[in-house]
Amino acid sequence: MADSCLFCRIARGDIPATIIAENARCIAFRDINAQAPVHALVVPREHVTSLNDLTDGTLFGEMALLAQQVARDEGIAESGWRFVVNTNRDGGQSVYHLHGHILGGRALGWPPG
Ligand code: DGP
Repeated sequence: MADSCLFCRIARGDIPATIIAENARCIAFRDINAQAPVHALVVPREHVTSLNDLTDGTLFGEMALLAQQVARDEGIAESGWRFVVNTNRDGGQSVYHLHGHILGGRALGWPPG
């Protein structure tokens, strides 16, 4: 899986991305199809297919802490932002490597479509 998975390849540096933050277990990079003035993805370095497959809760904690850092660095922590994990078909997941979307920089609608 890791050989062919897009986000594994980005995490390894095989495919370029605009990386804006990283820690030991995760990286954050700008989404190629931005839906808001700030739109980045937080991705674990290890392959986890979706949130359904997560077994290590500390990994999600590391993702959340990196998202928090990105929100601060991007200047949206106080105005507000969203951390979204699309999961499987009805959740709108298109890349099957766990990732959280950081969205902010404008007022975000609710409920989502
Ligand atoms: P999702 O639909 O939740 O699985 O989100 C996948 C996101 O990944 C989508 O917003 C677009 C983004 N994306 C897909 N391919 C690439 C890529 O090659 N580079 C970057 N930076 N983002 C990508």
